[in-house]
Amino acid sequence: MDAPYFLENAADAANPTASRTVSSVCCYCGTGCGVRVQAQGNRVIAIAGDDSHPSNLGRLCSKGLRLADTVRADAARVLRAQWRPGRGEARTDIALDRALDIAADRLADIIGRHGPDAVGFYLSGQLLTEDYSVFNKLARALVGTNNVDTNSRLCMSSAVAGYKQTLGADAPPACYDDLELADTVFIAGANVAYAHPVLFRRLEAARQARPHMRVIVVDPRRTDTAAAADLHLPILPGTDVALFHAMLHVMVAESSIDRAYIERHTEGFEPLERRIREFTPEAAQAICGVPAADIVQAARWFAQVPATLSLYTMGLNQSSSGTAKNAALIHLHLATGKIGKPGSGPFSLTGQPNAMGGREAGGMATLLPGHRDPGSAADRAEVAALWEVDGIPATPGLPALEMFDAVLDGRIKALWIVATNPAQSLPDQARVRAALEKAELVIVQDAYAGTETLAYADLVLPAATWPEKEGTVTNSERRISRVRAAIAPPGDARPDWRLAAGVATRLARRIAPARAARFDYADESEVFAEHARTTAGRDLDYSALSYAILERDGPQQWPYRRDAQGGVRRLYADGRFATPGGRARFADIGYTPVAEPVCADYPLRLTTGRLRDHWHTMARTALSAALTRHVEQPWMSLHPRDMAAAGLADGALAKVRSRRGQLYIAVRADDSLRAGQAFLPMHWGSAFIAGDGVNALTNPARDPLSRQPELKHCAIAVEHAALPWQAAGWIRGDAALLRQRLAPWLRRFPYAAVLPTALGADGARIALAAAQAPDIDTLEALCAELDLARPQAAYDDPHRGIVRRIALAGTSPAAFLLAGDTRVVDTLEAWADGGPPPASLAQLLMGRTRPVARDRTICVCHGVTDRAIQAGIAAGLDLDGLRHTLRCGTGCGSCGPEVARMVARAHSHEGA
Ligand SMILES: Nc1nc2c(c(=O)[nH]1)N[C@H]1C(S)=C(S)[C@@H](COP(=O)(O)OP(=O)(O)OC[C@H]3O[C@@H](n4cnc5c(=O)[nH]c(N)nc54)[C@H](O)[C@@H]3O)O[C@H]1N2
Ligand SMILES: Nc1nc2c(c(=O)[nH]1)N[C@H]1C(S)=C(S)[C@@H](COP(=O)(O)OP(=O)(O)OC[C@H]3O[C@@H](n4cnc5c(=O)[nH]c(N)nc54)[C@H](O)[C@@H]3O)O[C@H]1N2
Ligand code: SF4
Ligand SMILES: [Mo]
Repeated sequence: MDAPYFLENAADAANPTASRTVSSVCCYCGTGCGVRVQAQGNRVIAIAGDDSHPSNLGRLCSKGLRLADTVRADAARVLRAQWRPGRGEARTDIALDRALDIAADRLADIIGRHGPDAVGFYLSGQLLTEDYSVFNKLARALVGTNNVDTNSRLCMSSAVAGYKQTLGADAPPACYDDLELADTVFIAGANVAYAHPVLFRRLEAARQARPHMRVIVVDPRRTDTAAAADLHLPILPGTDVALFHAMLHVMVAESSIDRAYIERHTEGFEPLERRIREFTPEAAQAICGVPAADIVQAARWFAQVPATLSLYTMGLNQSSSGTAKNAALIHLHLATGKIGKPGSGPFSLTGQPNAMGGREAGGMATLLPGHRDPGSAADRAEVAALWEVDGIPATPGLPALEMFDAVLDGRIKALWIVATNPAQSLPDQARVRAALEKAELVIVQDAYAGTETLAYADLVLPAATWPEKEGTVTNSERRISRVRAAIAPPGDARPDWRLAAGVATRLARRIAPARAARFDYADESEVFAEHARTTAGRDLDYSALSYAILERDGPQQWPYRRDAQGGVRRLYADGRFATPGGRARFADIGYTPVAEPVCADYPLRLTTGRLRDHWHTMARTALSAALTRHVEQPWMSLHPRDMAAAGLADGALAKVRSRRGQLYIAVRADDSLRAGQAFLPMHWGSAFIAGDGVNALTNPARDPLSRQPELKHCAIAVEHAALPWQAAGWIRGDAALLRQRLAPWLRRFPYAAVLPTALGADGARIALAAAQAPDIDTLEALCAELDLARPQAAYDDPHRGIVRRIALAGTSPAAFLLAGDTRVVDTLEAWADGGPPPASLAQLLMGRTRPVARDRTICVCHGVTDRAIQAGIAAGLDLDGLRHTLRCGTGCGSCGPEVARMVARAHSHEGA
């Protein structure tokens, strides 16, 4: 890159009036889009895509574009350290120094009484590489435990294990440019349109430019990604290995494998070739539930073109056979020699923005810095030497779920949780929450208030977050970018690595005085330099890289070797792999079904995943009114046939049970699922709905190698919820603050949901349901909470549990509650959302006005609703016409696939 990458220096952050623009990276997904952050004083005033960043070339998706909405310096954040000396006591704010002292004292005490392995660190793929480095050194070199793992265990660990098993190292071999060079793109278990939208934009553009390009999608659901494909294989959850084996079977039978490549560059093909003989397309059809002819077609499109790129994510990884699924897909590339070549390769998309950096820095129990192995004495000795300590402990560290198990059986006494929200995101919440209750000391280091996990913290450490932090991240294509601070952190919040180093220096004084200096970094660049040295001579070698080079030349891919000119785009171009002998390995693996098959008691298959505009446990995305418009209420999707069988109407409340827990949620008819399947967005946790959230249901069964849990499949039962008393309310105001105010109601009703919902103005919606009407005092308290004690219009019958009230601000609602009779909720919401006001409030509250349906926002950039799009289609507009007239899909493009699907669906109904 010729032009200097850095626009203006953030050093003038002290000058409150100067506006400045800083180049950084979006803090959401592993696409790693470059962003320009414009700030003034301590406010972020604009966000734009960075067109000089090679990964996104200026594009951003709906989430990236709305980042400014999530920058807060008020009660929506964790601003101060907090401490509660005893369980049952309330936490109080304390000075940060005191909090760091308490952390060091309490950890030293626990280490003294129970040894170093009584401490566990649970970190996150959202930390910066510098954060991981310091935490990793703190855990392994100072505390002396390998109990340091991350939420990447729920995310990428099967990809890591799959790469290592076959290619010898944890390194995605392809790059984003391959999207533009592939003839076939094979997408398995990834909803790229939702989860990596900017890559999907690149794919859409590539298909326009190369009409012969074919896209195959393997996903049990007809997602927007699948709907856009040339071939969709709607396989039964968990059956991918059988499908990939059958594709290899076809390739062998049709001689479309590359025998010369296999001969020269791989080992272990013979046993696998024998094994896949039984995986005929017909046999796979019986297992996977997709037609044999489609399997043959997929195998041909994969093998019989010059270049094939595979993209895969959680549909493969989050499985009790996740490693095998990864390996079986990589086999297809090795057998056809489609790896290390332009447009070809098995490309695992990373979920979190810096899951890659965590893997590089050894921020997982099963890894050491520089892709080293904690099981190897030589690797441990190398790391000890680099860190200038006597040694790294040999006792293996515990992966995420095992760490929580160890708390339950008393081996671990202290948990330090950083930038992750396990009381929402780990499977089998009953167990997770029991562990958090049982631990002697829970330290939670977080940036946003009100997360599920904060409720369990004894000690809270206030973290700085994007865009207050400096450091580096590595994206899916091995590209390292600088994350830069545009504003100063609010309150006492500090960058994560500084909090770690602060405790480390204090802890060292207590348990190992000689090691204190080793955490005395002046700034992030020193941490990076120390980390980069650990990669020297390793497969990922970027020991030659520095902040100065990143400043001068912009983001760089690894390996980035001293002797080379810049980074390496594509790995294994010479057919030499990272195994001892240089040959890639076929793994002789069989097909293993899901851990928890459906049965008479639990007849439905539940899968979980992402929505387009929300991020995980929504700590950040729930702060943006625009992002909460696409999906405004928590729901579970069911096939219409299963809804009918359970006697559930669209929108009805259902009780969902698995062997581990239960949940009340509204159900939505969705024919993108097969009969017998259910889908729950992973986002709904107990900060937003009553109960323990979606992961009350999910199965902690895990892959034997990667230890990744099967979040994509468990068996459930669904029945009608017998909760006839229902209420719906809304109040205008700052949703983050209102959420905190309304949160206690989530624990007072069997069904409750509190979600940010903009109706005309920002606000929060509350929905409640119970078996019986609550008493009058409860109803009054609810009204008071919604500022409805003295409403402009009311039509109450509290003895029957009925309260209907509206407060006005000018001519539109400022708040309303419909309790015991929610018939007119859509009409009221449509009015609040800018629709026509009712002729008479009293008539409206009595349900005597004509019902108006609520619109759903599809395009958040231009506020285009489903109704407007349907009307456009009815008026004869095609996709281009809609874009032109309504502008939907012309902003970030995130809604493009959905609009296309609506058009296609309308046409197929016409044809029918
Ligand atoms: N909008 C948004 N984007 C995100 C995130 C977010 O929270 N929100 N999170 C980021 C993170 S950390 C991650 S890990 C990624 C995840 O990105 P993805 O993995 O693409 O997203 P998911 O929705 O979890 O799951 C993908 C698909 O797997 C399918 N699936 C379920 N079971 C199976 C199976 O057995 N086989 C196959 N082939 N498919 C199956 C599901 O139907 C689902 O459509 O997204 C990243 N990007
Ligand atoms: N059922 C089901 N469960 C799943 C999944 C699924 O598909 N289905 N997917 C799994 C996957 S792939 C993932 S990656 C996980 C994600 O699960 P989590 O990691 O638990 O989810 P997040 O909401 O991203 O949590 C990030 C936390 O970090 C805080 N935070 C933000 N920025 C900073 C910072 O700079 N410093 C600090 N210290 N804190 C910060 C946020 O406030 C938030 O509490 O969920 C997993 N759980
Ligand atoms: S695709 Fe969207 S969420 Fe992912 S990094 Fe780019 S802008 Fe951020
Ligand atoms: Mo993830």
